Amino acid sequence: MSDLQALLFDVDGTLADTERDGHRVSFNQAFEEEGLDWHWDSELYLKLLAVTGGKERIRHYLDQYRPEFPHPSDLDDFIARLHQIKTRHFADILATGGIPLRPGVGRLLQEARGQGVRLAITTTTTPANVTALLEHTLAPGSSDWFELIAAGDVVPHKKPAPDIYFYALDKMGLRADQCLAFEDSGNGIRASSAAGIKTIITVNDYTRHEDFSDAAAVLDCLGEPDRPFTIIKGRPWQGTYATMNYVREVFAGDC
Ligand code: XBP
Ligand code: MG
Repeated sequence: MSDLQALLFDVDGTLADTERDGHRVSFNQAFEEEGLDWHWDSELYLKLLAVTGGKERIRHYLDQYRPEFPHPSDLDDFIARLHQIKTRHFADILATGGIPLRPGVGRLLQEARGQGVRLAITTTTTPANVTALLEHTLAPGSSDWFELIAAGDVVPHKKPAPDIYFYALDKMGLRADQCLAFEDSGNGIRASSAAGIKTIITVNDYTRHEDFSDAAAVLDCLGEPDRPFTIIKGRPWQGTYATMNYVREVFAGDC
C-alpha cells in the first residue's frame, strides 16, 4: 500500500450543499431572466441531477421535458448563454454567504494542509463556481490551497466518466493508489472508482439512497467536535468526527 499523497475533492454536494438552494435556484433565475416559463422544483431537480453539468442538464431537460420548445438555430449558443446567466446568479448567491461549507470540510482541509498532504478539486462544475465557493466560505485566497482545480469542460466527458480523475492524476503526476477521493453521489463514485481511486462518501438529502457499494466509507458528513458524524458504512472509529487519522485508516483499508 502506498502512502497517502493527495486528497481529491468533489465540490457540489461534497464541499457544500450547493444543489437545491444554489444551482437549482440560479437555473430558475436564468430561465426567468430569459423569459422562459420553465421552473425546476426540488423534486424535478432530483431527477435532473442524474445528468451532471449544467449545460448538459439544460439540454437533457429540453430533450426530455420540452420536446415542443422551438429550438433556436444554434442550440449550443442558446444553452451556453443561458448557462452563463445561471453562473452569474450562482455567484451572487455565494457572495451573499447563502451556502456554507458542510460540517468538517474546512477543518479537515486545514489539517491536511498542515500535514503537507496535497489537495485538488475534481468536479464537473464551472471553474468560476469553485473559486467563488472557496473564497466566500473558506478564506480569501483559499483557492491557492489546492494545487489543481480540475473543473468543468477541461475533459470531454463529465462524471460518471472517470476523465476528470485521470486528468488530475496526470497533472499531479500521481497514481490512483496514492490518492483518496471525497464524493457525495453515485455519479461521483462511479467516476472515482473507474479511475481506481478509493473514495469516502458524505451523503446528502439528494444522494443518500444511491449505490455506494464501492465506497471505502460512507458518512453522513465529516463531522465536527460539536457535531458528531455517523458512519453509515465502514468499520467503527473511536472518534466522533473525521480527522486525518481517520482518513489515513480508511485509506489503508483498516477502517
Ligand atoms: C455537480 C454538477 C454540476 C452542478 C452545476 O456534479 O452536476 O453540474 O449541478 O454546475 P458533481 P454547472 O458534484 O458530481 O461534480 O452549472 O457549473 O455545470
Ligand atoms: Mg457532487
